[in-house]
Amino acid sequence: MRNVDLRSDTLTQPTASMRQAMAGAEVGDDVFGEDPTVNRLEEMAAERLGKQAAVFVASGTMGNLVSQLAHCGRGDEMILGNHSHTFFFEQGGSAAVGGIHPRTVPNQPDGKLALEEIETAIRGDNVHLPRTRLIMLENTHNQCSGYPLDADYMKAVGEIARRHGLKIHVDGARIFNAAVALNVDAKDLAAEADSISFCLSKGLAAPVGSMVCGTRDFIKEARRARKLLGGGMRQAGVLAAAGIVALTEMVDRLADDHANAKKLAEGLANTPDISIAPELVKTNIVFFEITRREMTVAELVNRFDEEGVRMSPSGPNRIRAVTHYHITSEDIDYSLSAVSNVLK
Ligand code: TLP
Repeated sequence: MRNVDLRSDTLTQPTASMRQAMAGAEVGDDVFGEDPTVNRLEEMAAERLGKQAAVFVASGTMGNLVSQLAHCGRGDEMILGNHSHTFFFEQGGSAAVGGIHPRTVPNQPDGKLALEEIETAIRGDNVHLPRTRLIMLENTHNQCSGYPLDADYMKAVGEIARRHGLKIHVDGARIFNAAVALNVDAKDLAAEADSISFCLSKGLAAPVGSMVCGTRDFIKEARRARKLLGGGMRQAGVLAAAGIVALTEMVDRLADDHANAKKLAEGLANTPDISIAPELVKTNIVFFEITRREMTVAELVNRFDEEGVRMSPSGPNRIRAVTHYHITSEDIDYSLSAVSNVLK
């Protein structure tokens, strides 16, 4: 029996060349700014996203939180999608730690926030109201089938933000999946963002870490917020070394993950009792619904597991499968027949 683990791209293990780079990494105390490998990774990340500077943080959650803390003060409001990772899965850290008020706008099936809904959500100058400071977007959008937001949409949101004096933060945990899927440079997707975070530890297969990129002044603030959260790291070059390999060797191959996800989505679309919109699958995340109700999603996922295929329950009828570095095209064939067997 195979073991096909589709629960998340966070499951990826560091590659042999990452382990080698980690073992030989030159290090120093990064809180003093003296870790040459961290400094090199930060320069590389800033350059890749077309920003002045970057800071290495422990996780995507920390990247979003330090960005929110750097952009907003207590009582300020940020506009974000009702299905966004920050709103759903980050423990309300912006409110808990930063006193930042979240204002949700519905995510469209393709992860966008409708422009008119963003505009309507922006507060006017009135003593009763919190002040809107920030618009948050997610690219690719995890809960919206991993859909990538394109540069035209970013421009349209950028225009609104500038008109109202607001900042934009992009949770770009999977921004390189978006860039590869849209066949554009990640810089083009980040151009309108005042800040963007991305993860090294998801599809890019590094063991730990995310980057936050923005202007030099913004990164100075983000660095302070990172220290506040206890995220100042010391000889972090051993981790940054894997991040450098992730950026140099692991980006282009994301196209394979996208092809595998597409194959999975199309196969599931031809499987009885499954409902899926394969046209939304442009990157590495596949959501599908079970239309037969005699088994709960939790029971079904357990049955898939017994067949050697692991997926994540994601709501009452919804299941998530994510392709990544360790998943082959044969694994997708195997997964499709396992799903069919269970549903038979
Ligand atoms: N997403 C993870 C976990 O939530 C389980 C996953 O498996 O998809 N932004 C986005 C869009 C994310 O998908 C994630 C992680 C994060 C931020 C947070 O990153 P970490 O887990 O590094 O804090």
